[in-house]
Amino acid sequence: MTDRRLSAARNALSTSRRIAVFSGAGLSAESGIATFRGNDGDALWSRFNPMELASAAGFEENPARVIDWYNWRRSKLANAQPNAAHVALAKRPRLVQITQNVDDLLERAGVAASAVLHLHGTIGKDRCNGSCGHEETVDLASAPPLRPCPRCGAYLRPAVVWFGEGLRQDVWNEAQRLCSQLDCLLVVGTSATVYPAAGLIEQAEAAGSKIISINTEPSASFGAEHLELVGPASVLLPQLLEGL
Ligand code: BV8
Repeated sequence: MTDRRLSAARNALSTSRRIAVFSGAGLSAESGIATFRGNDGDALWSRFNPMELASAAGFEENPARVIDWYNWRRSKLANAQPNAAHVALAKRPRLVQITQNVDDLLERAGVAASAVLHLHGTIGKDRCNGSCGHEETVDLASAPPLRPCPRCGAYLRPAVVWFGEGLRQDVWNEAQRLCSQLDCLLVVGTSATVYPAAGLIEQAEAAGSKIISINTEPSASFGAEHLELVGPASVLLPQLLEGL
């Protein structure tokens, strides 16, 4: 990582007042949580079919297979720890957290649950697949198998957003409101390929926000104001945020 780029990014941050973080699976990768895409063989979508395991149709077709897969991911998360990137973010409570991640590692690092916008829901809860609105927390280390909703009898499913499902309107509206009035958006560990979430970057840039990205891979250009830092989040985030 060249110091010149890092100091330019630190300077951009130091002159910004309204700062948000838009994060993806790369933020949790160094905690041992598999990412979805990318060239390491561990990526989830290179091993599993997202339409079978992360879509309403896949759940309809084989609900037990979906629950077993999420419970396998839950067991991995139960044994994971926040990494230095999560900790660096938790030390700066004025940074707003907008995450695509369904894990709770930001909260475990000390970020207030109320300060994290989970655009794609949370794997630590199950909700009714019907319309009764029942929701319950699950124990990540021993999540139960496929079971009926205690209120209406429909199946319970992870409280995450699957492909083809809409994001929670209140969460999405708040994320858009925030990204329309930022001085700087920190884009950490995301391939920025899943919409409408990835559209927040363009929204922030169009509203005049500086964009700083942290990724182990070179990413797409996010406009003229984009400062790109290439390297692992657990190394670059603490360096970038030091003194902030
Ligand atoms: C919807 C389930 C409509 C949760 C996931 C345009 C507009 C709207 C929709 C679409 C559109 N175009 C296409 C769509 C459809 C679709 C979509 O975007 N498809 C893509 C693939 C083309 N979008 C949807 O279906 C969305 N729904 O629009 O519905 C609607 C509206 C109203 C009413 C009804 C319907 C729903 C999208 C949510 C899908 N859910 N998963 C779960 O189980 O986790 S997808 C999955 O991708 C996760 O949610 C994840 O959060 C998300 C984004 O992935 P990333 O976080 O970026 O992870 P990835 O692995 O891709 O990248 C990791 C990056 O980190 C890499 O760049 C890597 O280089 C980097 N990295 C790795 N290690 C490190 C690192 N960086 C730093 N440090 C490291 N150590």
